Amino acid sequence: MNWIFTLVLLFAVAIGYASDLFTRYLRELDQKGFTLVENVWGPQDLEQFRQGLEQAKQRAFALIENTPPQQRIFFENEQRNESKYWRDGQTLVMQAGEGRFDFYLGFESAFFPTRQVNQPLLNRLMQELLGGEFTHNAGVVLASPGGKDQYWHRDTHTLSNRDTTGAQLVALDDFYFTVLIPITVPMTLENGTTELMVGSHRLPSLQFDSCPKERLCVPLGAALVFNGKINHRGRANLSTEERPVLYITYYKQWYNETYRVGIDHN
Ligand SMILES: O=C(O)CCC(=O)C(=O)O
Repeated sequence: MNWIFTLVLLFAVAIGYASDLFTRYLRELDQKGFTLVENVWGPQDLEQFRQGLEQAKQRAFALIENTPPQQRIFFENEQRNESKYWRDGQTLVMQAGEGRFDFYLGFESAFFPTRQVNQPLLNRLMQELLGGEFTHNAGVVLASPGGKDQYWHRDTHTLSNRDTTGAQLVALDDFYFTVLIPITVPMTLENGTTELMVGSHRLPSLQFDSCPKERLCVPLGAALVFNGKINHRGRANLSTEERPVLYITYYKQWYNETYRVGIDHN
């Protein structure tokens, strides 16, 4: 009888722990704008992602080699940014700072062939955050060794015709979350793990000076989840290895993720 009691007790403790963690993720996402979710991917998932990465790299670098780059000029947080991109039909690769590529459109099926992300915790988290009627895209940010600090940016459009401070954006319900997933090497201070302005998902850029900055190390198997409104950047990769991260962006169905400011969509 004793062992049944012990089992029930252990089960209850595990459920309580999981529910405390879930509450912490939601609280951190609300207050700081980001959270670290550990133990979401197992060795099989990581192996599948690595195979996807090889496929995605082949396609992306073939596109870069065979297509002339186009210039991308855009304003965000009242700053002018200049970059480039390569496009072929529905496939789009962007330069995301010096030594950093974003395999942005047309790469999801390399990682999720059925277009389903079978991760119950992430699905539950997104359901809670976005309240249903959401969808996702997946791509890769590849930071080369020697790559430089990225420009600060939010992951969403500012949803204004002229103002680039994000004042209107931050007044809206949350509608977009990014999940960054290291797949070959953990994200470390040395290889440039993402830097985030704490609380900037609730602020226009005029108030960014008040935000502390934070960087989290993300082990393999974990995910860094953040609000797409948060101001952030990848840091320089000072290691000798490339640092790819798979990303999944979850957003409300009314949002047009295929549009990116500064890109000719015609
Ligand atoms: O490379 C990183 O750590 C973050 C990259 C990123 O935020 C982006 O390109 O949107």
